[in-house]
Order: sequence, then structure tokens, then C-alpha cells
Amino acid sequence: MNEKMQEIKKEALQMLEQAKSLQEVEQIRIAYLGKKGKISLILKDLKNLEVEERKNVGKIANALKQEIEEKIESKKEELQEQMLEEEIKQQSFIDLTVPVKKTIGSLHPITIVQKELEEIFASMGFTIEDGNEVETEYNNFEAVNVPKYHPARDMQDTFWLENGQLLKTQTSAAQNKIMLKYGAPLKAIFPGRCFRNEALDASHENTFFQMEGMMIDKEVSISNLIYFMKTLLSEVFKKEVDVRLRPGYFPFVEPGFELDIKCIYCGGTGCKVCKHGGWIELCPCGMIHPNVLKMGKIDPDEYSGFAFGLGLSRLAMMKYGINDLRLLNSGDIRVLKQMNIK
Ligand code: FA5
Repeated sequence: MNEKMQEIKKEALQMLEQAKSLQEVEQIRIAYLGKKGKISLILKDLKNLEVEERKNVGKIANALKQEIEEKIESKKEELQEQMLEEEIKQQSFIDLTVPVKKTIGSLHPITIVQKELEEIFASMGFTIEDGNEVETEYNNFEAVNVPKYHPARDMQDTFWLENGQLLKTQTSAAQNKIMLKYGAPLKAIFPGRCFRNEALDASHENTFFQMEGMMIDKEVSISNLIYFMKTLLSEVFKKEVDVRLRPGYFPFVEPGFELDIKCIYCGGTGCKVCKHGGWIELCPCGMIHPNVLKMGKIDPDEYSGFAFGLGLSRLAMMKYGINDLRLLNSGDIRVLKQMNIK
């Protein structure tokens, strides 16, 4: 019996050594440890042996069972590792000779316009900054000269969090942090998603994108603002764009303006897009209010600056001739296809 078990052991270990797959290992387990497996049968027959022999054979058979079980487990682990390595090898193999697949998908029109603007501003020495989407009331309102109970708060109703923070209504919410971070002089743009609780229509969404810009230095004037905006918009629309300023009120600028561009569709003669006025309202802007500079720890007697808040969503709308802003957030692939954006 002892010899028979030694033979079974040798045979089972050899088979396990040579096994190449988990299925083979399972077959071996059944052959030796399954209900009718060789080792199981020896254990079953123990009851027919003499007491002394039963003790002896039982001890050896149980040890053999345990050894084979352990070998099976370690063989399984070894094979699983090999399979994983093989899979990783196959996945990380890049065949450079495979022809390029036709590109599927495209960047969103707002992303395209944002990237374009970032490049233009970066070439004019502006840094590109990030803002938060969840903001403090202080940054969104107070730090830009809109204290509690100021009527201007009514123009930008938003979504409030239980902890008293809010979804930012304007990229201006990052002005204070950027001033504190860099001090003066500074030239920065900061694009971002904004949120407002408002009635939706073709040009108003509850979630939209703006791009804010600030330039602070000694003797910065409205002429600088006009120059930068004109250069920028001419680049975006790939043609010379005329701009004009009208007075506009925002508590964080003084004086404040609405910047219009001469209608790029009709050249100013009047059409549906410009509502026959010849001009399109594009971007509020102005000279940064001394209070805002002070809150940013910049001395308004020494420095001045301009700021603007471009509606990126509306700019994308204009650039791609989209007549309803809501289409941009709709996730409708047919919209992108119609715009032929690659
Ligand atoms: C502001 O948000 C000011 N923070 C802009 C500013 C910055 C002024 C710096 C002066 C100096 P306003 O609420 O007008 O201003 O919004 C700016 C632009 O964001 C609008 O011209 C428009 O293009 C866009 N916008 C505003 N509300 C919406 C909306 N609900 N849906 C889509 N675009 C919007």
C-alpha cells in the first residue's frame, strides 16, 4: 500500500508539473481527489483495513491528500499569473504598422473655442488659471464688491449647497484668489463652467461657460482693453472685427461696459442674428473697481487694470452659427455632425 501511494504521489506531481491550463489542473484534481479519485478511494477503503494498518495508511494517505491539494493550489496560482502576464503583454503591444483608424468623435465646440482663446491669450503673455466650480459666497460675491443684500445679487441667482457654499455664477469668482496669488502686475485668463438658476431660452442655460480675463499693471487703461479684445475677436472669427463699448453696470468694475462686435454675418447692415441692429452684444468688461483691487491686496493708487467676462458658450454659438444655446449641452451627436467639426 505504501508503495502504491508513493507511485500515486509521483504520478500526480508529475502530471501537475506538466499541466498547461487550469482545465488540465481541474482534471487532475478530479482524478486524484474527486469522489472516485485515486486518493479518495484509498481513504474510503480504510474501513476495511486492520486497526494498525488503518492508522498507518490513513496517516500517509491524508498527508498525501494535503500535499496534492497544496500543489494544485500553487499550480493554479502559477497558471493564473502566467495568463495575466500574457494578457498584459498582448495589450501593451503596439503595432506601429497598423493603419490609423478614422478618428471617431471630436472636441466639443466650446472646448475648441476655449482652446483657441487660450492659445491667443498665451501668445500675448497671459497665464491660464483654474477656478473652482463650487465656491464660497465670499469669492463669488463679496470679494468682487457685491456685499450681502446688494441688489446686483438678484441678477445671478444660483444653486446653494447645504454648507453655505454655492455653484459659481461667474468666472469673476476667481479674481480675488488670483490677485492674492500673483499680486501685481498680472495678466491672466480663467475659463470655467458657471451655473445660474434662471429661465432657460435659446441664449440662457443653467450651466454655461465663461472666460474671464484680467490685466493689472501701472497705467493700464481702457485702450488696452479695446486692443486686446479686438485682437482676440479678429483671431477667433478669422477676420477684422469692429468693436464698440456701451456703458454697462457691474459692481466690480468702474467704469463698466458692454462690449459689442459689429455683426459678423451682415457686416453691420442689419440681419436676423443682430436683430437688425448691426451690433452683437458679446462681453461685459471694465476697469477693475478699486475696492476689488484692495481686497486682492493690490494698491489702487499704484495699479489699475481691466477685466472682462466673455460668454464662451455664446461665442461658440456665434462661431458655429448655432441658433439655440441649449443644443450645446444636449449631447446630441447630430449637432456636432451638422457643424462639421473635426
Ligand atoms: C458677468 O458674469 C460678469 N462677471 C462679467 C464681467 C467680468 C464683467 C469682468 C466685468 C468685468 P454677465 O452676467 O453679463 O456678467 O455674464 C457674462 C456673459 O456670460 C454674458 O455676456 C453671456 O455671454 C454669458 N452668460 C450669462 N448668463 C448666461 C446664461 N444663463 N447662459 C449662457 N450664457 C450666459
